[in-house]
Amino acid sequence: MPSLSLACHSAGGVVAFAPFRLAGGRGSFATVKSLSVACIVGVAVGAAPPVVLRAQGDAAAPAPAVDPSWLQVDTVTKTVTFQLVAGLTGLNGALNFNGFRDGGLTLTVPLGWTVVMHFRNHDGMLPHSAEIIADTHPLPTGPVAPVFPRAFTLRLDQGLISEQTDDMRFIADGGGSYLIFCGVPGHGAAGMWIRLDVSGSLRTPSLVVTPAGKP
Ligand SMILES: [Cu+2]
Repeated sequence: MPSLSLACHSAGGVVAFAPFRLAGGRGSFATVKSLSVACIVGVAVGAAPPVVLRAQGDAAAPAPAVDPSWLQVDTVTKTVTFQLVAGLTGLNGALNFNGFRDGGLTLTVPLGWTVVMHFRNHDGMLPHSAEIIADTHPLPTGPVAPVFPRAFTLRLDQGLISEQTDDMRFIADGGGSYLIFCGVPGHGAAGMWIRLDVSGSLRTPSLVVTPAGKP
């Protein structure tokens, strides 16, 4: 069952990340990103090979459901943490985030909150990445400038390989509708995107299933 697998690996990833983050602090962009590389190596070396439980095609994929553990909310620091999993299921040839494609899942965040996305590529076959982009049509065919500083994962273009992780952390300081988009050429346009809404009127983050379709 994918959600059990997610919880297990996520917990391991967080533990492995902590020492790097504490030691490195929040320096320049370059420093943060290079530390992330170190984290990935550490996780890859230290973690046991993942057990991939995945449906083989759309027909066999389980019905999409929101796992409450994907979202953690800290109302004191106004920080929302989201477990963003590329290729969680076999849906759309694994071109999905958390088992959703074409905007079928929407993360809503209050304006001004800090957003942390723990990205992990669960796909055993393809590399993936993620960035926050404008809600545009037609969809980009590859990486574009993110709408918030640092709102992208390492190797946007090439993607991160199976079970690699990276964190993106940014302040949602502009209200509106955005896409959480895979930057690997062709993936986003093929449906590998979900939604991020930044709302000036809501006080609590939420993660809900939304109608899938073109932006
Ligand atoms: Cu992708």
